[in-house]
Amino acid sequence: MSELVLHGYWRSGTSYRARIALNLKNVAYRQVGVDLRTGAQSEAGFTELNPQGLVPALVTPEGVLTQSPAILEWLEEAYPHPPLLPTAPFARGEVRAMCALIGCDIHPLQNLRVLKTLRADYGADEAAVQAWPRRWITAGFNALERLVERRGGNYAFEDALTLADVYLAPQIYSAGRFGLDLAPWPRLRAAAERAALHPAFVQAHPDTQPDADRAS
Ligand SMILES: N[C@@H](CCC(=O)N[C@@H](CS)C(=O)NCC(=O)O)C(=O)O
Repeated sequence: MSELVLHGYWRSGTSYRARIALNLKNVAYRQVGVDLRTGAQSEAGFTELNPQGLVPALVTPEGVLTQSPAILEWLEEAYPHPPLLPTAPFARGEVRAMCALIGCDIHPLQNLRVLKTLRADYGADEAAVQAWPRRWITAGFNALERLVERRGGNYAFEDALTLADVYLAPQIYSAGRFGLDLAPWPRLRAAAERAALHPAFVQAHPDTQPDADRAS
């Protein structure tokens, strides 16, 4: 298979998810930075890849895949080893539920376009704009902490890395960016800290990406 190209942004949580999974699957890929600060995601060069104007987009020999959950599920099916979902159907559902908690019920609410809209169209001041993502991350993490208490082990789900860890690491990173202290969620913090030691997670970290701008 020829090279995959991941169009993403170093600090984007959804791009971070895709990088972790590509690394875990040991799949070669090249990265192209889409600078969300300058609005490159809305320019024609990128919207041809993803008409939604959101990163990531993964260019494959079969075409372009958008939506990080679809990218992760495709990777799981196209590159089954190592597996990132358990074998038993119910356990797979449990992991997917953890992923959806983050991917559907936390991340979309803290997205750049949502925060920009709060500022521009709803008159929210900066304090309110910053409080908004913290409010939704807190609600999601409170629930996820209980799920991990029930089903976690060394990692978010039992004792092997799964897609739940692939979603959790970027969300923990975002929580830090929004100034949240992780003390109320010791199980999430422990699972994320353990996953962070894996080379696939180290190499996917925003700070080490080619387009990283640590001054910003
Ligand atoms: N559901 C999509 C969400 C993608 C998404 O929201 N990407 C963010 C970065 S994490 C983005 O491109 N934001 C640009 C913007 O809000 O203008 C996915 O999981 O891929």
